[in-house]
Amino acid sequence: MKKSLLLAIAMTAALSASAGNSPYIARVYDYLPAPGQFVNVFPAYRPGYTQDSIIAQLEAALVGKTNATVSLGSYGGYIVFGFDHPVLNMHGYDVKIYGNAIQSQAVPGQAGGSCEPGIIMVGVDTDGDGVPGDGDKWYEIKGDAYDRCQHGYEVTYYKPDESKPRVKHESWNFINDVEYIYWTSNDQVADSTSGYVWRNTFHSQPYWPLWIEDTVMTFKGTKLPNLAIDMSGGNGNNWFQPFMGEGYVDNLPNGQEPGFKIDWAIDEDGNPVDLDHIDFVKVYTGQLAYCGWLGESSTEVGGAEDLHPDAVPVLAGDVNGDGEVTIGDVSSLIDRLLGSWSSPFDEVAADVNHDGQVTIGDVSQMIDILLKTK
Ligand SMILES: [Ca+2]
Ligand SMILES: [Ca+2]
Ligand SMILES: [Ca+2]
Ligand SMILES: [Ca+2]
Repeated sequence: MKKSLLLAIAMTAALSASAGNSPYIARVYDYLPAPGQFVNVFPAYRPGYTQDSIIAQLEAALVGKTNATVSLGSYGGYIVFGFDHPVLNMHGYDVKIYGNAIQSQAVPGQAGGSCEPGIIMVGVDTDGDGVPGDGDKWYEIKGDAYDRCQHGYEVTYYKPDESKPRVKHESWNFINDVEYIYWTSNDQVADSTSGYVWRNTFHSQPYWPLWIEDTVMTFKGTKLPNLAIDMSGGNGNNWFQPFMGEGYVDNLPNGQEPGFKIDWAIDEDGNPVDLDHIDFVKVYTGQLAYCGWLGESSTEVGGAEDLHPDAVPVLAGDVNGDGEVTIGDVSSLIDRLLGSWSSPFDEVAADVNHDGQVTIGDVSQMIDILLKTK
């Protein structure tokens, strides 16, 4: 009696320890903001802080919640985080990343307001060491604006001499922004391949991350177009930042943001990749844009959420759910397409080619799977 009671208690403990993944960020692996007006503020820098103390502060703000404001600064600034489990690709919206975008009606018929889109990358722990590193594979999430982007973009920022007198921006009459952090780039589209992250009058702290000893920082990646509209007619004090489309961060108000699909991942050549899960997520500011008194366009990250934390892996092709893919699944799928199958049928497993529908295309892909596994 006593023995079986102990056994029951032990089993309950084991079950509760393994049940329930956290849907929210569990680890912050890396963070490097590009220069910007909120750098050294969100997260806050204090003398003596190192990269480790900044990461600890980020984890306190982001782990287990979605209401933080971590600024990535100007183009390229990034954060890398992960969950307490691999995020499975369920072929719908998989992960939602929170930001601080605001919607406005300033331009009739155009979605936007305060959109500062960041690019998403997803990582797989290829070398299995539990942390992101050189041995792992990374893929960009292809957003709606992909074809309007510059790929292979590169920008370099130069640490400023904080005591140097600054030149005011000539044309912005109502604001007193001054030249501050110089940058150069390999831009193929913009008028100029050099410019400044400007200093505005609202933020007087240094904009260069003070725990970083480097005096030059280079960021590479995909650059989104700058769509910001100066609604003040050149004075720089009223801006509209249009919505960039799906597949970005800090681009829609949190209540409207659906998240992204792992199915949108592409390789460096832009080809879709078929990932059954991801282990890491990286977000970086996708624009190099300066919007007068709003400052530089800087992606903010408030947290992230696995939209199906307790999902179990779906075996593609196992439409009858018996744990293996056999010719029986093919005939069930054909019966289903002919309208004569009524037994339990797994629609997700049946969409073998991940195009969002169950068609004859899935039958031929299933036959391919069967031939390969023979
Ligand atoms: Ca790794
Ligand atoms: Ca923002
Ligand atoms: Ca089966
Ligand atoms: Ca399909």
